[in-house]
Amino acid sequence: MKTVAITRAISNSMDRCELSHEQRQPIDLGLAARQLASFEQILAHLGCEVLRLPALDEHPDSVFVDDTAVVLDELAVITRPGAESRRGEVGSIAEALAPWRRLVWLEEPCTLDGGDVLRVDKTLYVGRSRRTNEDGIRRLAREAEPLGYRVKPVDVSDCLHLKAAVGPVAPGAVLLNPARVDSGDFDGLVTLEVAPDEPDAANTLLLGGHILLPKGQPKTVGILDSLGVPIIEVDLGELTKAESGLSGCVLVFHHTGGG
Ligand code: CIR
Repeated sequence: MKTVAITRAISNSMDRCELSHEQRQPIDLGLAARQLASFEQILAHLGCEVLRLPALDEHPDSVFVDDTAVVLDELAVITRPGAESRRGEVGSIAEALAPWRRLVWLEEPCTLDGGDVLRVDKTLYVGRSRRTNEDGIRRLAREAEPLGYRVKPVDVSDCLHLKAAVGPVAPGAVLLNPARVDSGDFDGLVTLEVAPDEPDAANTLLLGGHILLPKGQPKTVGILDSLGVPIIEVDLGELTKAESGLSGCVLVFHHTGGG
């Protein structure tokens, strides 16, 4: 079985990205590109086959590929992103995913960003956010539930997406920020909390037996040590100026055949 990690080169118009909670700051595109390349090296080192798509310069936020699709084992849902400026990103993601998965497209009035979908085993936790509406959640459920997935809507506050509030840290365990999500929504899972002064630490990935955590969260690293899972701190600091997290920059999925 191979693990594929789709990324995308940074748009040269990233300075015009969408911002909801952050103040606009100049973005050093060279530094952002170097940080993305280091992240891709980490993904490769963890056994992923990294597939980097060419930049879409007319789409400032297109490096954040995770928002454009939800890749399940059986199919890929091509999203209709909540921000209008991002809707033109999905065509090229669909092309990239077509060799690997049957595609299903979300249509108006649905909106859904992949950053609002956290999969844990066969449960899809879906954030109700400014980007993801009830139609989008219902449509995802209509595709996923017959395949054996449970779709659980979760209220999110004070951040862009669900995965800015909660992320996986071990099989059956998540790390969350209790100011952004209610731990009661994650029934049956072990829940750990970020250090109160490290609000963005929960944007994790769990890959190849490692926790990938945004760099610069030392207290949360201390909290996670008890799990005994090796931690890799990832520096995507320049991309956080575009209000991203680490999980936003990659679409990871497994595949058993060709492709
Ligand atoms: C946006 O507002 O859409 C982008 N500036 C940031 C998207 C980040 N997405 C993610 O982490 N899944």
